Amino acid sequence: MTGVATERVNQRLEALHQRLAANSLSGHWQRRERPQPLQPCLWPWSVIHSCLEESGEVVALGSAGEATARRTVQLINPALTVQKATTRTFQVSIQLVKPGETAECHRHTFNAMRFVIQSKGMYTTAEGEQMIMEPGDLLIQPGWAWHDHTNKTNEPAIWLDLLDHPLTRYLDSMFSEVYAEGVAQPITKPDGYSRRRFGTVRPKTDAIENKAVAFSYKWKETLPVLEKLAAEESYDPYDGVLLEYTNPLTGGATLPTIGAWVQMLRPGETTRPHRHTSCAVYHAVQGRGVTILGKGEGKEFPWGEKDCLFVPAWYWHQHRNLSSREPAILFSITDRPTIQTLGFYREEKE
Ligand code: GTQ
Ligand code: FE2
Repeated sequence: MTGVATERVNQRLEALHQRLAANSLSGHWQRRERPQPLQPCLWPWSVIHSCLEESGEVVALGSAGEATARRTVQLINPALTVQKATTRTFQVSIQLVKPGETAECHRHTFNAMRFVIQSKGMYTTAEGEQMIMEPGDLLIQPGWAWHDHTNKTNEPAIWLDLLDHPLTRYLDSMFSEVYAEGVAQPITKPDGYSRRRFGTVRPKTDAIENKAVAFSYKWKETLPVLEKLAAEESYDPYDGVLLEYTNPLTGGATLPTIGAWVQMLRPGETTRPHRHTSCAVYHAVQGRGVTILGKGEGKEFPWGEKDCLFVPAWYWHQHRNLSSREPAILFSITDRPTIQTLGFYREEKE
Protein backbone atom coordinates (compact mmCIF):
# COMPACT_ATOMS: atom_id res chain seq x y z
CA MET A 1 0.00 0.00 0.00
CA THR A 2 1.14 3.50 -0.67
CA GLY A 3 1.57 5.98 2.14
CA VAL A 4 -1.62 7.71 1.12
CA ALA A 5 -3.60 4.43 1.08
CA THR A 6 -2.30 3.50 4.56
CA GLU A 7 -3.25 6.88 5.87
CA ARG A 8 -6.72 6.50 4.44
CA VAL A 9 -7.15 3.10 6.15
CA ASN A 10 -5.95 4.53 9.44
CA GLN A 11 -8.44 7.34 9.20
CA ARG A 12 -11.26 4.90 8.51
CA LEU A 13 -10.12 2.68 11.38
CA GLU A 14 -10.11 5.64 13.75
CA ALA A 15 -13.61 6.60 12.57
CA LEU A 16 -14.76 2.99 12.97
CA HIS A 17 -13.46 2.91 16.58
CA GLN A 18 -15.37 6.06 17.35
CA ARG A 19 -18.54 4.72 15.76
CA LEU A 20 -18.21 1.40 17.63
CA ALA A 21 -17.74 3.20 20.94
CA ALA A 22 -20.67 5.54 20.30
CA ASN A 23 -22.89 2.49 19.78
CA SER A 24 -21.67 0.44 22.77
CA LEU A 25 -19.65 -1.90 20.54
CA SER A 26 -16.00 -2.84 20.34
CA GLY A 27 -13.69 -4.73 17.99
CA HIS A 28 -11.95 -7.87 19.23
CA TRP A 29 -8.64 -6.30 18.07
CA GLN A 30 -9.11 -3.33 20.40
CA ARG A 31 -7.27 -3.50 23.70
CA ARG A 32 -9.12 -3.59 26.97
CA GLU A 33 -8.07 -2.58 30.44
CA ARG A 34 -6.89 -5.63 32.34
CA PRO A 35 -7.99 -5.92 35.94
CA GLN A 36 -5.06 -5.82 38.34
CA PRO A 37 -3.99 -9.37 39.22
CA LEU A 38 -4.45 -10.28 42.89
CA GLN A 39 -1.26 -10.37 44.97
CA PRO A 40 -0.56 -12.32 48.16
CA CYS A 41 -1.39 -10.37 51.28
CA LEU A 42 -0.73 -10.90 54.98
CA TRP A 43 -2.76 -9.26 57.74
CA PRO A 44 -1.02 -9.51 61.14
CA TRP A 45 -3.43 -10.16 64.00
CA SER A 46 -1.83 -7.45 66.17
CA VAL A 47 -2.98 -4.82 63.66
CA ILE A 48 -6.43 -6.33 62.99
CA HIS A 49 -7.06 -6.71 66.71
CA SER A 50 -6.01 -3.22 67.74
CA CYS A 51 -8.20 -1.68 64.99
CA LEU A 52 -11.10 -3.91 66.03
CA GLU A 53 -10.68 -2.94 69.70
CA GLU A 54 -10.60 0.72 68.77
CA SER A 55 -13.77 0.28 66.69
CA GLY A 56 -15.35 -1.15 69.85
CA GLU A 57 -14.82 2.23 71.51
CA VAL A 58 -15.84 4.54 68.69
CA VAL A 59 -18.36 2.60 66.55
CA ALA A 60 -21.80 1.94 68.01
CA LEU A 61 -23.61 -1.29 67.16
CA GLY A 62 -27.30 -1.11 66.31
CA SER A 63 -29.78 0.51 63.96
CA ALA A 64 -30.05 4.01 65.46
CA GLY A 65 -28.39 7.05 63.89
CA GLU A 66 -24.74 6.52 63.05
CA ALA A 67 -24.64 2.99 64.46
CA THR A 68 -23.57 0.07 62.28
CA ALA A 69 -25.58 -3.15 61.85
CA ARG A 70 -22.37 -5.19 62.21
CA ARG A 71 -19.10 -4.06 63.78
CA THR A 72 -16.46 -5.69 61.64
CA VAL A 73 -13.00 -4.98 60.33
CA GLN A 74 -12.81 -6.26 56.76
CA LEU A 75 -9.75 -7.79 55.12
CA ILE A 76 -9.36 -5.83 51.89
CA ASN A 77 -7.33 -7.07 48.98
CA PRO A 78 -5.15 -4.15 47.74
CA ALA A 79 -6.42 -4.82 44.20
CA LEU A 80 -10.08 -4.79 45.33
CA THR A 81 -10.41 -1.52 47.21
CA VAL A 82 -13.30 -0.40 44.96
CA GLN A 83 -15.21 -3.65 45.58
CA LYS A 84 -14.09 -3.60 49.24
CA ALA A 85 -13.52 -7.35 49.12
CA THR A 86 -10.97 -9.93 50.22
CA THR A 87 -11.13 -11.96 47.00
CA ARG A 88 -13.26 -11.65 43.89
CA THR A 89 -15.87 -14.04 45.30
CA PHE A 90 -15.63 -14.04 49.09
CA GLN A 91 -15.19 -11.71 52.03
CA VAL A 92 -13.35 -12.31 55.29
CA SER A 93 -14.12 -9.90 58.14
CA ILE A 94 -13.50 -9.94 61.85
CA GLN A 95 -16.50 -9.15 64.00
CA LEU A 96 -16.68 -7.83 67.55
CA VAL A 97 -19.72 -8.01 69.83
CA LYS A 98 -19.15 -6.52 73.26
CA PRO A 99 -20.83 -7.64 76.50
CA GLY A 100 -24.51 -6.73 76.54
CA GLU A 101 -24.68 -6.09 72.80
CA THR A 102 -26.79 -7.74 70.09
CA ALA A 103 -26.00 -7.64 66.38
CA GLU A 104 -29.58 -7.32 65.19
CA CYS A 105 -31.57 -9.93 63.33
CA HIS A 106 -31.62 -9.96 59.54
CA ARG A 107 -31.29 -12.26 56.56
CA HIS A 108 -29.70 -12.01 53.13
CA THR A 109 -29.17 -14.05 49.99
CA PHE A 110 -25.44 -14.52 50.58
CA ASN A 111 -24.19 -17.40 52.73
CA ALA A 112 -22.29 -16.89 55.95
CA MET A 113 -19.91 -18.92 58.12
CA ARG A 114 -18.34 -17.89 61.43
CA PHE A 115 -15.05 -19.23 62.76
CA VAL A 116 -14.91 -18.36 66.45
CA ILE A 117 -11.74 -16.77 67.85
CA GLN A 118 -12.80 -15.54 71.27
CA SER A 119 -16.06 -16.21 73.13
CA LYS A 120 -17.17 -17.50 76.48
CA GLY A 121 -20.74 -18.53 75.79
CA MET A 122 -21.80 -15.88 73.30
CA TYR A 123 -24.39 -17.23 70.89
CA THR A 124 -25.80 -16.78 67.42
CA THR A 125 -29.45 -17.53 66.85
CA ALA A 126 -30.17 -18.97 63.42
CA GLU A 127 -33.68 -19.90 62.27
CA GLY A 128 -34.91 -19.97 65.87
CA GLU A 129 -32.03 -22.09 67.20
CA GLN A 130 -29.50 -20.79 69.69
CA MET A 131 -25.97 -21.88 68.79
CA ILE A 132 -23.26 -21.40 71.39
CA MET A 133 -19.93 -20.09 70.07
CA GLU A 134 -16.76 -21.55 71.55
CA PRO A 135 -13.25 -20.86 70.21
CA GLY A 136 -12.56 -22.95 67.10
CA ASP A 137 -16.24 -23.67 66.39
CA LEU A 138 -17.49 -23.13 62.84
CA LEU A 139 -21.10 -22.01 62.41
CA ILE A 140 -23.02 -21.90 59.15
CA GLN A 141 -25.94 -19.67 58.33
CA PRO A 142 -26.95 -20.35 54.74
CA GLY A 143 -28.53 -17.68 52.56
CA TRP A 144 -31.93 -16.44 53.73
CA ALA A 145 -31.59 -17.87 57.26
CA TRP A 146 -32.57 -15.32 59.92
CA HIS A 147 -29.62 -14.67 62.22
CA ASP A 148 -28.63 -12.43 65.12
CA HIS A 149 -25.68 -12.50 67.50
CA THR A 150 -26.14 -11.85 71.23
CA ASN A 151 -23.46 -11.45 73.86
CA LYS A 152 -24.87 -11.89 77.35
CA THR A 153 -21.45 -12.74 78.80
CA ASN A 154 -19.01 -10.29 80.36
CA GLU A 155 -16.29 -10.78 77.73
CA PRO A 156 -16.04 -9.36 74.21
CA ALA A 157 -16.61 -11.99 71.51
CA ILE A 158 -14.61 -12.05 68.27
CA TRP A 159 -14.89 -14.26 65.23
CA LEU A 160 -14.15 -14.46 61.51
CA ASP A 161 -17.06 -13.81 59.15
CA LEU A 162 -16.73 -15.79 55.92
CA LEU A 163 -19.19 -14.62 53.28
CA ASP A 164 -19.82 -15.09 49.57
CA HIS A 165 -21.14 -11.53 49.52
CA PRO A 166 -18.83 -10.28 46.66
CA LEU A 167 -20.08 -13.07 44.42
CA THR A 168 -23.74 -12.25 45.04
CA ARG A 169 -23.03 -8.59 44.34
CA TYR A 170 -21.26 -9.50 41.11
CA LEU A 171 -24.25 -11.59 40.08
CA ASP A 172 -26.76 -8.88 41.08
CA SER A 173 -28.35 -11.36 43.46
CA MET A 174 -27.63 -9.57 46.74
CA PHE A 175 -30.86 -8.87 48.66
CA SER A 176 -31.52 -8.55 52.36
CA GLU A 177 -34.25 -7.98 54.91
CA VAL A 178 -34.29 -6.66 58.46
CA TYR A 179 -36.32 -8.64 60.99
CA ALA A 180 -39.29 -6.45 61.80
CA GLU A 181 -40.39 -7.89 65.12
CA GLY A 182 -37.45 -7.00 67.33
CA VAL A 183 -33.71 -6.84 67.74
CA ALA A 184 -33.41 -10.63 68.11
CA GLN A 185 -35.67 -13.41 66.88
CA PRO A 186 -37.38 -15.65 69.43
CA ILE A 187 -35.66 -18.93 70.30
CA THR A 188 -38.13 -21.58 69.16
CA LYS A 189 -35.95 -24.70 68.84
CA PRO A 190 -34.24 -26.74 71.57
CA ASP A 191 -30.42 -26.78 71.86
CA GLY A 192 -28.77 -29.17 69.39
CA TYR A 193 -31.81 -29.23 67.08
CA SER A 194 -29.81 -29.06 63.82
CA ARG A 195 -26.99 -31.30 64.97
CA ARG A 196 -29.53 -34.03 65.84
CA ARG A 197 -31.34 -33.68 62.54
CA PHE A 198 -28.45 -33.18 60.16
CA GLY A 199 -25.50 -34.93 61.83
CA THR A 200 -24.15 -38.25 60.56
CA VAL A 201 -26.62 -40.14 62.75
CA ARG A 202 -30.01 -38.63 61.98
CA PRO A 203 -33.67 -39.36 61.46
CA LYS A 204 -34.41 -41.39 58.34
CA THR A 205 -36.22 -39.13 55.94
CA ASP A 206 -36.60 -39.60 52.22
CA ALA A 207 -36.23 -35.99 51.25
CA ILE A 208 -34.41 -33.13 52.87
CA GLU A 209 -35.74 -30.07 51.15
CA ASN A 210 -33.03 -27.50 51.72
CA LYS A 211 -29.58 -27.55 50.14
CA ALA A 212 -28.01 -25.96 53.19
CA VAL A 213 -29.01 -25.72 56.82
CA ALA A 214 -27.86 -23.74 59.81
CA PHE A 215 -25.26 -25.91 61.50
CA SER A 216 -22.29 -25.82 63.85
CA TYR A 217 -19.08 -27.84 63.91
CA LYS A 218 -17.57 -28.07 67.39
CA TRP A 219 -13.84 -27.54 67.86
CA LYS A 220 -13.83 -30.07 70.70
CA GLU A 221 -14.81 -32.69 68.10
CA THR A 222 -12.57 -31.40 65.29
CA LEU A 223 -9.28 -31.11 67.18
CA PRO A 224 -9.12 -34.78 68.27
CA VAL A 225 -9.63 -35.84 64.63
CA LEU A 226 -6.62 -33.75 63.58
CA GLU A 227 -4.54 -35.09 66.46
CA LYS A 228 -5.43 -38.72 65.91
CA LEU A 229 -4.93 -38.60 62.14
CA ALA A 230 -1.52 -36.99 62.76
CA ALA A 231 -0.66 -39.80 65.19
CA GLU A 232 -1.74 -42.33 62.54
CA GLU A 233 0.47 -40.54 59.96
CA SER A 234 -2.55 -40.01 57.78
CA TYR A 235 -1.44 -36.89 55.93
CA ASP A 236 -1.24 -35.38 52.50
CA PRO A 237 2.26 -34.36 51.28
CA TYR A 238 0.88 -31.08 49.90
CA ASP A 239 -1.35 -30.10 52.82
CA GLY A 240 -0.39 -32.06 55.93
CA VAL A 241 -3.31 -33.47 57.90
CA LEU A 242 -6.19 -31.83 56.08
CA LEU A 243 -9.88 -31.90 57.01
CA GLU A 244 -12.82 -30.50 55.14
CA TYR A 245 -15.93 -29.30 56.96
CA THR A 246 -18.39 -31.27 54.86
CA ASN A 247 -21.88 -30.05 54.18
CA PRO A 248 -24.12 -32.04 56.52
CA LEU A 249 -26.75 -32.59 53.82
CA THR A 250 -24.68 -33.37 50.76
CA GLY A 251 -21.39 -34.60 52.24
CA GLY A 252 -19.73 -32.24 49.75
CA ALA A 253 -18.30 -28.75 50.06
CA THR A 254 -19.19 -26.75 53.17
CA LEU A 255 -21.18 -24.27 51.08
CA PRO A 256 -21.91 -24.36 47.34
CA THR A 257 -19.51 -21.42 46.93
CA ILE A 258 -16.94 -21.63 49.74
CA GLY A 259 -15.13 -24.55 51.32
CA ALA A 260 -13.92 -24.41 54.92
CA TRP A 261 -10.87 -26.55 55.73
CA VAL A 262 -8.56 -27.06 58.66
CA GLN A 263 -5.10 -28.60 58.56
CA MET A 264 -2.38 -29.61 60.98
CA LEU A 265 1.30 -29.24 60.13
CA ARG A 266 3.22 -31.63 62.30
CA PRO A 267 6.30 -30.38 64.21
CA GLY A 268 9.01 -29.41 61.70
CA GLU A 269 6.83 -30.36 58.70
CA THR A 270 7.25 -28.65 55.32
CA THR A 271 4.57 -29.49 52.76
CA ARG A 272 5.46 -30.04 49.11
CA PRO A 273 4.71 -27.23 46.64
CA HIS A 274 1.58 -27.29 44.49
CA ARG A 275 -0.69 -24.77 42.82
CA HIS A 276 -4.30 -24.75 41.73
CA THR A 277 -6.83 -22.45 40.14
CA SER A 278 -8.61 -21.78 43.44
CA CYS A 279 -7.48 -19.19 45.98
CA ALA A 280 -7.53 -19.34 49.78
CA VAL A 281 -7.40 -17.24 52.92
CA TYR A 282 -5.57 -18.90 55.82
CA HIS A 283 -6.02 -18.10 59.49
CA ALA A 284 -3.45 -19.51 61.90
CA VAL A 285 -5.30 -21.10 64.81
CA GLN A 286 -2.21 -22.26 66.61
CA GLY A 287 1.56 -22.21 66.20
CA ARG A 288 4.08 -20.37 64.07
CA GLY A 289 5.17 -21.01 60.53
CA VAL A 290 5.93 -19.67 57.13
CA THR A 291 4.15 -20.01 53.80
CA ILE A 292 6.47 -19.96 50.81
CA LEU A 293 4.86 -18.52 47.68
CA GLY A 294 6.35 -18.96 44.23
CA LYS A 295 8.80 -21.56 43.00
CA GLY A 296 12.57 -21.45 43.32
CA GLU A 297 13.07 -17.94 44.65
CA GLY A 298 9.87 -18.18 46.65
CA LYS A 299 8.80 -15.30 48.86
CA GLU A 300 8.30 -16.17 52.53
CA PHE A 301 5.26 -15.05 54.44
CA PRO A 302 5.82 -15.74 58.14
CA TRP A 303 2.72 -16.13 60.28
CA GLY A 304 1.89 -16.49 63.94
CA GLU A 305 -1.29 -17.12 65.88
CA LYS A 306 -4.44 -15.56 64.36
CA ASP A 307 -2.66 -13.89 61.43
CA CYS A 308 -4.51 -14.05 58.09
CA LEU A 309 -2.89 -14.73 54.71
CA PHE A 310 -4.32 -14.59 51.19
CA VAL A 311 -2.84 -16.98 48.62
CA PRO A 312 -4.01 -16.11 45.08
CA ALA A 313 -5.01 -18.73 42.52
CA TRP A 314 -2.22 -20.45 40.58
CA TYR A 315 0.54 -19.46 43.02
CA TRP A 316 2.94 -22.22 43.96
CA HIS A 317 2.75 -22.55 47.73
CA GLN A 318 4.04 -24.65 50.57
CA HIS A 319 3.74 -24.36 54.34
CA ARG A 320 6.39 -24.86 56.99
CA ASN A 321 5.82 -25.37 60.70
CA LEU A 322 8.67 -23.49 62.39
CA SER A 323 8.34 -25.39 65.65
CA SER A 324 10.11 -28.72 66.06
CA ARG A 325 7.94 -29.57 69.08
CA GLU A 326 4.42 -28.22 68.62
CA PRO A 327 1.96 -28.81 65.78
CA ALA A 328 0.67 -25.78 63.87
CA ILE A 329 -2.97 -25.51 62.83
CA LEU A 330 -4.32 -23.51 59.89
CA PHE A 331 -7.99 -22.86 59.27
CA SER A 332 -8.72 -21.78 55.69
CA ILE A 333 -11.48 -20.98 53.29
CA THR A 334 -11.32 -21.46 49.56
CA ASP A 335 -13.37 -20.64 46.46
CA ARG A 336 -12.64 -24.15 45.19
CA PRO A 337 -16.32 -25.25 45.23
CA THR A 338 -17.19 -22.37 42.89
CA ILE A 339 -14.20 -23.01 40.64
CA GLN A 340 -14.90 -26.74 40.55
CA THR A 341 -18.62 -26.39 39.89
CA LEU A 342 -17.85 -24.14 36.96
CA GLY A 343 -15.29 -26.58 35.54
CA PHE A 344 -12.27 -24.27 35.97
CA TYR A 345 -10.38 -26.36 38.52
CA ARG A 346 -6.81 -27.39 37.63
CA GLU A 347 -3.96 -28.43 39.86
CA GLU A 348 -0.21 -28.85 39.38
CA LYS A 349 2.00 -30.73 41.81
CA GLU A 350 5.73 -30.87 42.19
O1 GTQ B 1 -22.92 -11.10 61.04
O2 GTQ B 1 -24.70 -11.15 59.83
O3 GTQ B 1 -19.30 -9.33 58.23
O4 GTQ B 1 -24.67 -9.76 57.57
C1 GTQ B 1 -21.22 -8.88 56.95
C2 GTQ B 1 -22.59 -9.00 56.79
C3 GTQ B 1 -21.40 -10.03 59.04
C4 GTQ B 1 -23.51 -10.85 59.98
C5 GTQ B 1 -20.63 -9.41 58.08
C6 GTQ B 1 -23.36 -9.64 57.76
C7 GTQ B 1 -22.76 -10.16 58.89
FE1 FE2 C 1 -25.78 -11.29 58.22
